[in-house]
Amino acid sequence: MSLITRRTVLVGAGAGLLSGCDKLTDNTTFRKTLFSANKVNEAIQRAVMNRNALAPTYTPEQMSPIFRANGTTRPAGEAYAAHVASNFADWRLVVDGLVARPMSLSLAAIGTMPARAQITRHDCVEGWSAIGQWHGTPLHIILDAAGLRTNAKYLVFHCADTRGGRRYYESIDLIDAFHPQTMIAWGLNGRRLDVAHGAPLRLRVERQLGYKHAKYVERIEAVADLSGVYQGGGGYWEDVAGYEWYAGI
Ligand SMILES: Nc1nc2c(c(=O)[nH]1)N[C@H]1C(S)=C(S)[C@@H](COP(=O)(O)O)O[C@H]1N2
Ligand SMILES: [Mo]
Repeated sequence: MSLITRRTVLVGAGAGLLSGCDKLTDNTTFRKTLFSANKVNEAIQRAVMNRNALAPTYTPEQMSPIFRANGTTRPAGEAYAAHVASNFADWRLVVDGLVARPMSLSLAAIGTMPARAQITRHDCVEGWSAIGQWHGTPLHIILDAAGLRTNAKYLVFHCADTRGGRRYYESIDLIDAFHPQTMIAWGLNGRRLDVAHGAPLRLRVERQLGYKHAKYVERIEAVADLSGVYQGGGGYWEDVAGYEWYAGI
């Protein structure tokens, strides 16, 4: 069963095009090919795959010597620059929306929570991958502390960066939110997360493609539906370019 993955179909449909070029997503034919494969596969995947299954993990020897950074690599503006200058001492992760106990967590508070580490492969829709070790706080621990209300169905991750005037954001459902490998990461390869990779906090949602892994997360909002959130697509790239909301791999 595990052979029938999105990746199998994706590679079958687009292998010749996946050359790692940044501009591939500008190519409409490429994206149409990719996403029609994704659509078929999403149906297969929903039918046969266990969404709670773990993403593959790797050994330290398999880690990529260089982990590429992509998308925003440094949010613009004075506010973020001030956070960098103070080493994120005043950064807060707000958890609100449909929760019993809204929270505003400092990095120090997050640092007292149980942590995990995992070596996983990041797969970008543009055709590159990198294996790295992520350190972070399992998202379910933060959600349990906040106490999700029974009508909460999705989590929205609001980011500190904008692209072309639109805020970057992403969203996931509760299956991925409570998946044991889903975490709010604050470390990569044994170091504090650097600015290029999303400092100080970013989402890791290991069963999905790279664009779902929101960097520079400053707010997690629990909602009942996504239609009223930004443009309603559930994510920046979903709104802007029609990327699939569920980007399972
Ligand atoms: N806030 C924010 N998160 C983001 C992006 C972005 O531009 N802004 N780009 C996404 C994409 S397309 C990818 S592939 C990964 C890249 O993560 P990396 O820079 O750590 O490699 O971040 C994702 N998360
Ligand atoms: Mo990506």
